[in-house]
Amino acid sequence: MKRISLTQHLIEQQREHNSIPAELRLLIEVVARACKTISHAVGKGALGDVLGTAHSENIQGEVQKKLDVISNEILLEANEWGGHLAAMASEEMESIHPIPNRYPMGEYMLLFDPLDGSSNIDVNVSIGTIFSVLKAPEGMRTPHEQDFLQPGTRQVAAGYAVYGPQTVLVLSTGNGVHCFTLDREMGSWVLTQRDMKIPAQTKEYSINTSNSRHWHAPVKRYIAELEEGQGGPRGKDFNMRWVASMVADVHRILTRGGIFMYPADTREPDKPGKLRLMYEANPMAFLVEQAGGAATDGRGRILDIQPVKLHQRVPVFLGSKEEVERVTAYHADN
Ligand code: P6P
Repeated sequence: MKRISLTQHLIEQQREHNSIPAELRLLIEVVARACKTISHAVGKGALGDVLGTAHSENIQGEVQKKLDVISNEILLEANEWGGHLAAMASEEMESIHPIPNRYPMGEYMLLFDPLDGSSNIDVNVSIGTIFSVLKAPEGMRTPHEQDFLQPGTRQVAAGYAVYGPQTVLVLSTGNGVHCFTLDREMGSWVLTQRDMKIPAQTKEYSINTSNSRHWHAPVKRYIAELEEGQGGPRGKDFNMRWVASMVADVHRILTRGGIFMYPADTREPDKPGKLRLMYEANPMAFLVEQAGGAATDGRGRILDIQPVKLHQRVPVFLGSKEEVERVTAYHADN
């Protein structure tokens, strides 16, 4: 494949689809540059003062790792001055982060999980950054949390970076899903896969089976059938993968298919699963649907959910269309 930079790709997409105005292109390039900086910080590991905990907690009551805080700061500082944003929201911050008055306010709002998969940081397993882009409501002067509460169908762009054996950036602005690999010698993002597609069928599933005793009946039924393999109702054997970094599991699914699940369970009825809607489920659902897959909360399309709180959680079933449709149908039977 001819080596095309992220900038050239974005400009060509704008010419072809008129979907990436200059401010959105600036936003994407600034986020991509911030992901390079995060990749560099993550890559230092024990050689930099970046491992271990930050001795603080985030809004979710989770102990923050040093790299959670560092990554959050990198994204805030990279995006504040450009004039392309009205406000930001992050898994690591309780309330929204309006652009400081000393900078011009733009028409976009950026949401992110700055470093997803934190439990894997200290054991050198792939982690990543997830981001989602919404438009600010017309005429908005002072951003409030309410302005962020838009369904996932309103995203104008979404993507993630994976800090793994390669550092990759996967991105969609509504015209397919495209993958860039970081050329560490040049410090540039190079287009390495156009138009990623998720096969409708798969033999690979992804779920934390240590929670199986807590699952609701439709999930228990679905997983039991996969585990019965060739001799069971599915008539074929399946394989299981669970990285415990959503970005790594989703990247595998975008690359070779599969179904990823983080269901609600019986432990905390008022906590519908672990993953957050606004900056984990929605951006990943946008990408998965753009790649021909499906993404539901077990009942309906994740992208159709009307958010009520910035940090709300949602059950997630996403990936190969036929599998997501099957497990969703099992929920309807209940
Ligand atoms: P568990 C990482 O902490 C995360 O938010 C997702 O990236 C990942 O899929 C999930 O939680 C892992 O959860 O319960 O298996 O540790």
